[in-house]
Amino acid sequence: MQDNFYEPEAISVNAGETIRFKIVNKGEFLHEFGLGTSAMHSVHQKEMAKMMEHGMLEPTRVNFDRMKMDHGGGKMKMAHSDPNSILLEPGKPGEIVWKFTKAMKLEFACNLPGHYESGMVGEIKFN
Ligand SMILES: [Cu+2]
Repeated sequence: MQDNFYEPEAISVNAGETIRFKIVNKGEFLHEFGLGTSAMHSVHQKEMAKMMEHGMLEPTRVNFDRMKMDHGGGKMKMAHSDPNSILLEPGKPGEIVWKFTKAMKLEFACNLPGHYESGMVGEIKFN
């Protein structure tokens, strides 16, 4: 991940395939690698915008103290322990293991405010 794009910009998978994504944030800002449909990403973008507003997310880091103080019943927190999404601070590596059960329209995307719109989204192509 870079500011604000992915390298590669698209990946090919086979239905039934399990992939271990090894991701490194080589940018200077906080980024997400999230798997989902474009509809899921747009819902997630609203959550992320709220988390930014509430100081849980900052441009370059996750504010874990603010996360813990969340009075929303941990709902927003849980949105971020989803195994289909990982948030990485600058310089940090991480991974997601995902099984692509069937061919469908999926994207990997960063839902931090403004990033998706500026091109931080990639296509998952089924072979
Ligand atoms: Cu981003």
